[in-house]
Parts: sequence; structure tokens; C-alpha cells
Amino acid sequence: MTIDTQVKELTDGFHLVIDALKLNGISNIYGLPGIPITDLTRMLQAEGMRVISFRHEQNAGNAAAIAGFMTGKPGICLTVSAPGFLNGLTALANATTNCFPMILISGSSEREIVDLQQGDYEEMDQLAIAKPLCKAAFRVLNAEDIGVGIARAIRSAVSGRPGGVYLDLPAKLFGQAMDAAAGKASLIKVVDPAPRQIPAPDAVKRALDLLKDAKKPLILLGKGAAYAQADADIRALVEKSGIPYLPMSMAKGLLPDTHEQSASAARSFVLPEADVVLLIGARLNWLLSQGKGKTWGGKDHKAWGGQKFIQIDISPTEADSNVRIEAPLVGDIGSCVAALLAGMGSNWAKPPIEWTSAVAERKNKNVAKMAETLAKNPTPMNYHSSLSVVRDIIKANPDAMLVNEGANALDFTRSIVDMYKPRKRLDVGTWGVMGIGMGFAVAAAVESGQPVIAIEGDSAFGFSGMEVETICRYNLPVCVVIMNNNGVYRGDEVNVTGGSDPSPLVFVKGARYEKLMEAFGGVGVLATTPAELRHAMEEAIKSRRPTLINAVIDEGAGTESGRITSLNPTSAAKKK
Ligand code: OXT
Ligand code: ADP
Ligand code: MG
Repeated sequence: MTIDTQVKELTDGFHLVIDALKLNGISNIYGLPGIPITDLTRMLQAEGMRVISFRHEQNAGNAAAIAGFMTGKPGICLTVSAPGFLNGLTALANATTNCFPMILISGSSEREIVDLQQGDYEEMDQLAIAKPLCKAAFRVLNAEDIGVGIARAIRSAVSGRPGGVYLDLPAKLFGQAMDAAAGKASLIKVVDPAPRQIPAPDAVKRALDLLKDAKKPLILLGKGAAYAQADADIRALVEKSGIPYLPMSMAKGLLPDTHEQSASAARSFVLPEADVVLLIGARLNWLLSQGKGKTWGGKDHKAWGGQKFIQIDISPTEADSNVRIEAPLVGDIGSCVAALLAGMGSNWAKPPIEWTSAVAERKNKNVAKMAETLAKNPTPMNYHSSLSVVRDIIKANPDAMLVNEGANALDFTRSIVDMYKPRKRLDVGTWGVMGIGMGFAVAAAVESGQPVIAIEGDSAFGFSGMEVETICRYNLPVCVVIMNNNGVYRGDEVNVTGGSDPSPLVFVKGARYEKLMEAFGGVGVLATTPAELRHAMEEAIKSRRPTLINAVIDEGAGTESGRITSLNPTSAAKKK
């Protein structure tokens, strides 16, 4: 009788998850530990991955989502079951809405108990809940399927239209042991996770024919164009065509905002005037008034303005979602733009001079008007005088990342602060969601290694403010500037009833937000003048120390909802 004395080397679910992620080039994990993933966070770190541990899962999720936007690789968020999972879900839904690739990996309770609803610790059918809020959702029950599960999650997040993916890993999976060699063999390194999608030649020709005949063409660059990382070709297309272009918020900097063809400062002129509009990675959603109505020169709020649209998008169903798309160009932006460039040949005629000079005239007028406003130095500071400082700081530090949220704090920053490089401006995106601030700032610092400037409304900051501790703990070069006007939109509202409660829109007056940063060892500064703000920002950039500047501004300077007052039901009703 022979006894097999050879001891087989084993692996387990924990290590297979880690190995699968590493095999696919993932090196940063954003999350929050607890049952059943505490050991996983320790082991991830022990295996050389960077684990950034947050104070609330929503911020970890936002960090993962924006890491996905910045890098084109799925950002990973790791949460505990039920409540932790739910906290991460808003970020997952927001990522999907914005077409950011991320994977929310959540530990979950025992399937057998959850399915019989027997009251397990943090019991919840997480897969079912996640499904409608993301692009794809998977659960892995057996250790030998971890490789496939992670491969499917990665492909789903980044191929086609990017988005959020949910991966459910029940507690029992982590401890499952299997033969190490078989485990290794079960892992998959995803080949070509976001395959190029080449546009059809007849669709390219149709688009070029339309563009060629245009008298007043316009290019609209969206955050899809920024995400595509086809920067050189996009710039070549804009410059070769000579067509004025308008960047959507997160496409600012794809070409420098100071580019002579930028029509940002003539937005309300070019949209209604244009006859042919080339959309590159931008949806005709609310941010573009659904492609119709008065913004586009329509006679009422629903009427088509007469523009003909060419739309480049990776999603074939995006075309005609709001108005007719004459020339849909379906494919990845890199391939589509390259095909357009090739098709333009060497004799492409620039747009009529009447059009480009009319745009330039309107733009120069607005730029001059803006310069005049920015030069003023009122007391107290207002959005313009403080953001004029931020504008100078970004100009001097074009590699710095800019995170931005709020209402007035968002809208004024977008129009005042020029961006010079692609994917540097990160903001509230398609949902106009508050709470992205500190999560985005952490990931921006971790993924880029560059200084980060976060321009935050005081309300906006409150949604993720506790993460200043995370910023200090990881010693990240983040400078948070709170545009402190004591409230949501304004700080001067009163309770109309005369009662003792404050208005729902205001906060404690004169709040000392800078002390929050000091509490964790960072630098806190109270700035009441542009000179103080400038000095503090310059110091923050130079020292790379976590800094929070409480920029006190006129509490009456803002307007309801910033630039989107008209979307409030009372204003919208008046408009109709
Ligand atoms: O052409 P015209 O003349 O029109 O002028 C335009 C440009 O030509 C010109 N411009 C320039 N001039 C000169 N030089 C240059 N370089 C230049 N560039 C531009 O400037 C104007 C404006 O240009 P812009 O911005 O391009 O054009 P416009 O018309 O504004 O564009 C339209 C839009 C729709 C594309 C644009 O407005 C846009 O992108 N808007 C995004 C708006 C948005 O998403 N807002 C955030 C949501 S608001 C609200 O929802 C808030 N909440 C509720 C809430 C939310 N959101 N989330 C959650 C989870 N809970 C609750 C809350 C609680 S905001 C908020 C907090 C607010 O308070 P804070 O304290 O945080 O903030 P404060 O308001 O500061 O107090
Ligand atoms: P914005 O808010 O800046 O207008 P949107 O989020 O509305 O931008 O639109 C982005 C669009 O870009 C989406 O419709 C998405 O399908 C598309 N997109 C994202 N990545 C790519 C890509 N690599 N190639 C083609 N289209 C893309
Ligand atoms: Mg405010």
C-alpha cells in the first residue's frame, strides 16, 4: 500500500481575488473595511496593492468611478454587505449615468440564509438591488469561478459604453480553498478589454458630406471625448476643420480653453446660430436642452432649432434619443475621429469667414466683459474676485487637477477658470450630484500624483467633508477651497414665518471649516481677501500639504441653483 505524502499547495478565495485583480493591472483599491472583507483589505495591502480606506463608502465609490474616468481602467470600490453596499450604490449608479467604468465589489451574507430570509447578519439580496442601477451585475459562488467573474466585470465596465458593474462576493467564497496551480490556471488576463469599434465607411462619408456643406458648423466636445484619450487626433480634427468648438464641462482642457477656436465665451450665440453640429462624446440631454428649444433657436421651449446633427458615439442607440440625428457615426471616438481626419484629405475648406468672425466677435466681447468683472475687488469677496485667483493658479499650474461642485461655486468656476490639459476638470457630471468632492479629490491625487485643487460650495463640501481625515492620513496634496457663503445658493435667506428655526437653505454663519483640516494635522486657512486666498493656494501647491482654505464670500452673491434657476418647478412653469 502506498500513501500519497505529497502536500499540495493551496490557495483560497481571498488570494484568487487579489491575484485576478493584479493580473489585470489593477493596483489601487478604494474602500472601507468590515465583515466580511476586513482580511481582504489587509491582504490586498500585504500583496502590494494600494488600499485607500475611506470614512464613508459613497466617497470610496466616487473615488473609484473617477479613477475609471481618468485612466480608462475600471476603478475598484470595495464595501461590506447591506449598509456598506447601499452606501456605495449611489456612486455606482452615478458612474453608470456618467459612463465611467467602475466595479463595486461587495461582500455579502450567506445565500442560503438570505434567500430564505432567515435574518442573517446584514442580510440583503444585493445582486437584485444593484442590477437596475448598473450596466451589469455578477455573483461568484465558487473559488474556481473568481477569474471568470472578475474578467466579466472588467469587460462589462470598459467595453462599449463604459459604466458601473456590481460584483457580489459572498463571505463563504473568501475562505474556500483550492489547489494553487488549478487556481492560478483559472485566472483570466483580459485581452483587449475595450476593443476598438471601427465606423462604417459610408457613415463616415455621410458625416463628412454634411460637414462640408455647412455654412455655420460647430463641434461639441463631451466628456466621452475626454475619456477616449484620443487627444491628439481630436485637436487635429478641430484645427484642420477650422470649426469653432464648445467643450462640455468635463471636456474643458481637451484643447486649451484659450484656443482661438474655442467658442465657450459665445455659447448662447453659437448654439442657436449653428447649422451643422458635430457631437463628439456628448449626449443631447438636459445639459444641452435635449437639442431643441430656445437654447437652439427654436421658437418655443420644445421646438427644433433647425440644426443638423452628426453624432459620434460608441452606443448605437444614442442617436435620435431627442432629435433627429442626420449622420450617426457609431464607433469608438479614436477610430471615428481618425476616419474623419483621413476622409477630409488635404484640401478641406475651412468654414466661411462670416461665421468664424461673427463667433470671434461675440467671444471677444464676452471675454472683455469678463476681464472687467474679474478685475474688480469688492468687499466682501465674491465668486468673481475669488475665482480670478483660482484662474491664475491653474494657469500657472496646468497639470494640477481641478475638482468642482456646488451650484454657483460650480457654474462660476466652469466659466471663469480656464483649463489647459485634458481630463483635469472633474465635476458633478450628468446628474449634477453633490458629494463627489472629496472622493474625486482623493482619487485625483492618487491616480495622477499631481496637486489637486477642489473648489467646493459650502453645502457641497458637507456631503463628503469627513474625508479631510482621509486626505491627511494619506498625506495627499489636496487643497480644498470652500466658497463659504453660509448656505445653499445664498446665505442670507430668512425663515419667512419669523419662527426661530433658520431657513432650510442656510447654515451656521461664519463657520470655521478650516479647523476641520487642522483637527487632523493639515493646514487650515481663513481667507477673506483675494490676496489671502492667493497666498494660501500658492503655499498649498508648493508644500503639497493637505490644506483647507475657508474662502469667505458675500452671502448674497449667489443665485438660486446657479445657472439652472429655470429648472426649478416655479420658474419652469412660468417659462411655459
Ligand atoms: O453665452 P452666455 O452669455 O449665456 O454666457 C455663458 C458663456 O458664454 C460665458 N462664458 C465665458 N465668458 C467669458 N469668458 C469665458 N472664458 C467664458 N466661458 C463661458 O459664461 C456663461 C456661462 O457659460 P456656460 O457655463 O458654458 O453656459 P451655461 O448656459 O451655464 O450652460 C448650461 C449648462 C446647463 C451646460 C451649465 O449651466 C451646466 O453645466 N450646469 C450644471 C449645473 C449643475 O449641475 N448644477 C449642480 C446641481 S444644482 C442643485 O441640484 C444643487 N443641490 C441639490 C442636490 C444635489 N445636486 N445633489 C444632491 C445629492 N442633493 C441635493 C444642492 C444641495 S446645488 C446644491 C448645493 C449648492 O450650494 P453650495 O453651497 O454648494 O454652492 P453655492 O451655490 O455656491 O452656494
Ligand atoms: P457630456 O456630459 O460631457 O455632454 P455625456 O456623458 O453626456 O457627456 O456623453 C458621453 C458620451 O460619450 C456617451 O454617450 C458615451 O456613450 C460616449 N462615449 C464614452 N466613451 C466613448 C468612446 N470611447 N468612444 C465613443 N463614445 C464614447
Ligand atoms: Mg454655498
